[in-house]
Amino acid sequence: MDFELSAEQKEIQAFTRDFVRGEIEPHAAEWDREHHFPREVFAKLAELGLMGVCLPEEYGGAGADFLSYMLVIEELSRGDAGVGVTVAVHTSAVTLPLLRFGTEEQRARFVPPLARGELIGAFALTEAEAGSDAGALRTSATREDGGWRISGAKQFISTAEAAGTFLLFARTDPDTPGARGVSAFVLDADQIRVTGREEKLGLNSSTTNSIAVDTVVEADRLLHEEGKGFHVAMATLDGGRIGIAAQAVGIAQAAYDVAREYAKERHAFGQPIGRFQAIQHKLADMSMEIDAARLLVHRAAWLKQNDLPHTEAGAKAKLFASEMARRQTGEAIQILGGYGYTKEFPVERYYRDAKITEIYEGTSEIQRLVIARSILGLQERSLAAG
Ligand code: COS
Repeated sequence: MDFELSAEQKEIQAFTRDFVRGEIEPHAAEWDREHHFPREVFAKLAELGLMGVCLPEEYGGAGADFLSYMLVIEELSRGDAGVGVTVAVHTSAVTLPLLRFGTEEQRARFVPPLARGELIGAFALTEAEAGSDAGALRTSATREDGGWRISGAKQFISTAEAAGTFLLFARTDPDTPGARGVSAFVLDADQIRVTGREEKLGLNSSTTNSIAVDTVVEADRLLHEEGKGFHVAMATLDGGRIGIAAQAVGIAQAAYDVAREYAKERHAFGQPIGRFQAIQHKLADMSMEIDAARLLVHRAAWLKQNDLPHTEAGAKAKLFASEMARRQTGEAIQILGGYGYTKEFPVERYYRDAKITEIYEGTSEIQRLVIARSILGLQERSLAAG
């Protein structure tokens, strides 16, 4: 057991933090206000190797471990959670599954441009009527001209309007309802039509799109085995959820940083409010819960990078960190009082941004279900079977 980060992990953390202080934090409020997707930042992150930090060097990545990547997501999200989620989806939900499930030819073709950050990735699973029940998806893939005709529509797709590569899930077997008839495909941006952009509560520097698809792709766009797409999706989300947990830790840390400084400076009744036990207890709880969430993230990341089972640990990290971030960003507003509710301080943005971490890549309810199945040994029992 070793709780110390390695020299390389500390270095990656420190230079990401420096980059965030210089290039992200000063603009985050404006990007939020203007709903600006900061394309320019992703080009800089690509130059630093942070669009493929945990990808092997031979595939264009920086060759660091998964925990280093979690440190990057935490630091990015501390500055701007929208930037954090764009990098998290790009890496966890697109680049890594292409590396893991692709043939050698698919890896060589699709992974390097993503790992180098020349293209951004989007993960297209969710549909209007298939959210938590992802196996109910209706986008179809039927055999045509030696390849596949893919038709349908997807909703709540992060970064679709800026993405170059899509990992998209479609039903290849119309006679098999639920998860078993689903396959995974790799599509290019010109095979996708972006049909809308959501207006959201927060995370305004990221884009969330609806898309439509009606295209014929070559047979070599099928990822992994036909009918095994749900495995790809679930295994992808097992890793992705650790990244969302790291994002939540980053948001909560940012809120805590502001609240602690405020408590030292703001005076009431003749002394700094940090001298009052009511405020001290809030800060103590924040600090403790952020620590606990971060430890859950690091444990899940360690399991993943050692190829050990991490479904349950990732779900626990995501569930605890996201609920903690929502709760503690609310407490940060409470410490700042009326100022916390205004745009003069960033804590109201952290509060709005934190909420989504309880929803995407599996709601808190789904995380509890995943944990319960794991601890009760019920993983194989399909919900659809009742
Ligand atoms: N890793 C690999 N395979 C997995 C898996 C995992 N973690 N979890 C399930 N599977 C496999 C199962 O083994 C099963 O395979 P077989 O058909 O070969 O037996 C298949 O996937 C279907 O699993 P299951 O029957 O458990 O599917 P359910 O329809 O009951 O759904 C939940 C399971 C609810 C857990 C799943 O639909 C889910 O995670 N939903 C949330 C989706 C989500 O997070 N959406 C966010 C999108 S990104 S913003």
